[in-house]
Amino acid sequence: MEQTFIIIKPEAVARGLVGEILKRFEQKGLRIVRLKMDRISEDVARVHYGHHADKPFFPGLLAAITAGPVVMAILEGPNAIAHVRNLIGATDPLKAAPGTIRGDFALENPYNMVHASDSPETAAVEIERFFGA
Ligand code: FUP
Repeated sequence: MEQTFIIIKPEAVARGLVGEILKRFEQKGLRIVRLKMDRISEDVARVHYGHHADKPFFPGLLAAITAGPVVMAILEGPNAIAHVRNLIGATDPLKAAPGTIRGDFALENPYNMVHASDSPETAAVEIERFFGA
């Protein structure tokens, strides 16, 4: 069993896609073990996206993730991290295959609808950051 962490981003919440996105994870067979709606502060966003702090798109990324409420979840299942990354699709919506969440619902960054942990290390850090120990 493995756990991963996802954020349904403000643009997806605003468009009423929370149910659709959670449905895709659930119908794959992943179990929702924690779920909450919240806002991400600018301070937390700076830490969460710290690996992009020197990129030109960083200010726009911060603005997008703090623009409104998000829905965060911990999902569990065998190889949950890789399965969720497959379901969300490539980072760039233009490269995300149709059938994936980003491929079906997003046009361009930074509005790619969903964040998901990309390794066991980041999953552990992000679960702790947003849900506590
Ligand atoms: P991912 O793990 O797929 O979310 O990808 P990254 O951690 O590389 O990117 C984090 C976020 O930065 C993306 F969700 C969208 C944004 N981004 C841009 O806006 N422009 C880029 O060129 C790359 C990423």
